[in-house]
Amino acid sequence: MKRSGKVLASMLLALGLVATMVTAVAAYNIGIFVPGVVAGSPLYEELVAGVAMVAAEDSSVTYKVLEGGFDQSTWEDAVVSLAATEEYDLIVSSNGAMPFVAQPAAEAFPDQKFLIVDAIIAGNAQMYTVLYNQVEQAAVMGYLAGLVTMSDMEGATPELKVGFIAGQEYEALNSMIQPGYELGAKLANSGIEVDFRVLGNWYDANKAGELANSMIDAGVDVIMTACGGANQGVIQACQERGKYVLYLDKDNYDLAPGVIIGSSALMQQQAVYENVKAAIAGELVWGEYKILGINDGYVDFVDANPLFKSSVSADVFDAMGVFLSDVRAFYNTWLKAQLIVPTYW
Ligand code: RBF
Repeated sequence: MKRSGKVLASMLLALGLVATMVTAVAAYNIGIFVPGVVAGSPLYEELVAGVAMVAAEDSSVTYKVLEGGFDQSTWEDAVVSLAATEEYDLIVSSNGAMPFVAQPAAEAFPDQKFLIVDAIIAGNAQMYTVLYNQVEQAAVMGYLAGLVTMSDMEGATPELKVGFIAGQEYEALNSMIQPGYELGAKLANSGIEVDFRVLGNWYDANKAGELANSMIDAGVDVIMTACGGANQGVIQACQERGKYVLYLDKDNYDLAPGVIIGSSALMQQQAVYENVKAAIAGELVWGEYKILGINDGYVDFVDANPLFKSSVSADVFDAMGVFLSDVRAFYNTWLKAQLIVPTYW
């Protein structure tokens, strides 16, 4: 009795050990470093959502979100601390600065792997990056802005001026988003002027509203906004003045129907989901990158939302339809060739 009790006890112990070992082997822990805060920043919301999708499908995957906040000088140390826990099989992050911000952490912890989206770096054997062709994304938005400023829509002024407000200056903005927007606007009409302003941060909605108002005073009737949590200030100013907003990165017409009259989208959630799964499966080739654009299905204009059709005039809707079918079909080989890949941030 005593003896069989012992046997049973040791069998249970062994089983327990095996079970622990199995979970230890199968568990896959992900640290998400958000360079900023999640709320209000479309690409960060989708970053977390993409990882959450993987975890929802696979109970052995766990994840933790660390918000780095808006003091960018603290990010490098925060990523080093995250890697120093040695708890994460993968650190996931998003924006063009992150391959460079994560460099010291990678050097200090040579086993740490990083998946960084909305970014590009080649040849770092601990990193895999995914860049979106934002020339295509912004050109489509610029074309719509051009159509709107030329239109007889209620808020359109006689001046051929369109606006763009960005959170800060960085390489992806200077090499892809701003030139793409300008390219698109000038395709609509070469006489269009782009009023481009930089907010200086990703949260100050009051200041963003002031910028929007001063642009509107100067004759701008449509503003593309890419300033994270501060987008709200641009939306409010345009709402108050009867002007229009173009929302980058995500189908967000619902935020302000009739004010947000165009949305482009990056399929960041999908890209994160797929690449995290590939990392878990051991299929990512570290040190490599990929560039995803309109004809890969990761960049597009959201014309399927009925709020697009109901927010613009019939002329604008039809002209945009023609442009979009060109861009999605043959035209994009030309547009694709306009890409200048950012090489630093
Ligand atoms: N986009 C946001 O929406 N919110 C942010 O807080 C934010 N912070 C950024 C910080 C840096 C250093 C860089 C390079 C980009 C940042 N972006 C942010 C921009 C984002 O990566 C992307 O370019 C824009 O969302 C336009 O697609």
